[in-house]
Amino acid sequence: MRDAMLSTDLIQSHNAARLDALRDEYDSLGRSLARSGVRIDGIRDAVARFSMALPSWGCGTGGTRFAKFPIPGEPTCIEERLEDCAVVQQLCRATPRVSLHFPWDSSSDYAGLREVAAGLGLGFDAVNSNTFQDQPGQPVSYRYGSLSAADPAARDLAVRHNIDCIEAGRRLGSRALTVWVGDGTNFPGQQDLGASLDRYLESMSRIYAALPEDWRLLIEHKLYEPAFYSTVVSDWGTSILAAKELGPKAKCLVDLGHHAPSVNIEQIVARLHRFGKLGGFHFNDSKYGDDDLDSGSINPHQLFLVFNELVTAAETAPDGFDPAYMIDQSHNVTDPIESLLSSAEAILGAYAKALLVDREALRAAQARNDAMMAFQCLRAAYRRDVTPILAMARLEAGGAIDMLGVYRESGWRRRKAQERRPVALGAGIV
Ligand code: RM4
Ligand code: MN
Ligand code: MN
Repeated sequence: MRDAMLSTDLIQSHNAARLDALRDEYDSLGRSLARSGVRIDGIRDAVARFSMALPSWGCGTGGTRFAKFPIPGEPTCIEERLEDCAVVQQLCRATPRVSLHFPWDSSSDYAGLREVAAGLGLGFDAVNSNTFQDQPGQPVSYRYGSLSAADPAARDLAVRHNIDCIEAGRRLGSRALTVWVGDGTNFPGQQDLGASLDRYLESMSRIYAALPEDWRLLIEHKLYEPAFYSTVVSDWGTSILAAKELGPKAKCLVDLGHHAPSVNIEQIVARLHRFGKLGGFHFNDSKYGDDDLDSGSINPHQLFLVFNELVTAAETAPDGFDPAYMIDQSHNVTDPIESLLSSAEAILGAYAKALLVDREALRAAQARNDAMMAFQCLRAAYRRDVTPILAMARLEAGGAIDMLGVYRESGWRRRKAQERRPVALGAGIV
């Protein structure tokens, strides 16, 4: 399978030409950090331990409601999506797992798929169910809802699909099911707001009952879209109440684009953690709504503040802290591999900066109500350029110092354009 990826010689020769400059920048940053009592190698090692999953559906150019503009060489099936994920992982070394979405990634042989992935150096993260669109030949429609539908046959079908996802996930080695439903209404009065939530909870409890012992059920909320008047699981409040009602294996998943504009997401993170219900993340960025823009491209400071809470949470977690991290983006104008590389870098950068926060000084400033010095603790960390730390962590793990440079030079997409069949035009994500 090795030749399905990029040439290691190319990566190594690219790195060799950049090594001296990187060492110089890393050492200089190391001296500067040491003056603040921080060991740069410790930060580099923590960064090297951090990993996030790639969304299989993020390997294709995204579709909007209006159109999609495929690029030559984009993947057309799960095996090809895995190949592209392997390239991302080969270069950045922080994305060793893939999150599959069913039925988009359906296969008749999950054990075989697991082997293919392992051959590419990949494993599998949470599996995702899809009851937000109908499939060809489906006996009942999700037009008026799925897990919360008034029609019991639609609910049964949606529950069954989620249980099938768990079964596929078990064969793949996944340990979590993420459930996002688009259920909701477009008109006041269209549905009873209380009863639809009750139906959702009842369906979710049937899915919960089918979870293997060591699995988590991740509940993903979203404010609106496709429902524009009311959404059944619209916010973190609904999500945490549902998770509490369902039981300890149910946790909340925060997608950064799924909140009302200007909501304080880092505070939501802290709240969910406080009640032991922070289960996972979908990283992306947003300007207006669920825009699925590249992580850190619009509001990198928010990403840093979210990571600041995550680092605090990891320090205070009584029984370990292990949320499922995933990138969830839609790439409309870039090569998806490049966007995923750039986002992985932005996410790791936010994490590295959060690790640089002088937490002792921060707590002392908070205790004496010194707002300015507390803020400066965050600011000092945020101001740092941590790129040499990220590049050094990548290099030592066998990745590329200049990820986009290697990728462009490799001609991967051009090669794939010869081998892969063209993607059909149309709308939709995959
Ligand atoms: C949703 C949500 C889910 C993702 C789908 C494709 O808005 O973010 O996580 O599975 O999009
Ligand atoms: Mn999401
Ligand atoms: Mn979304």
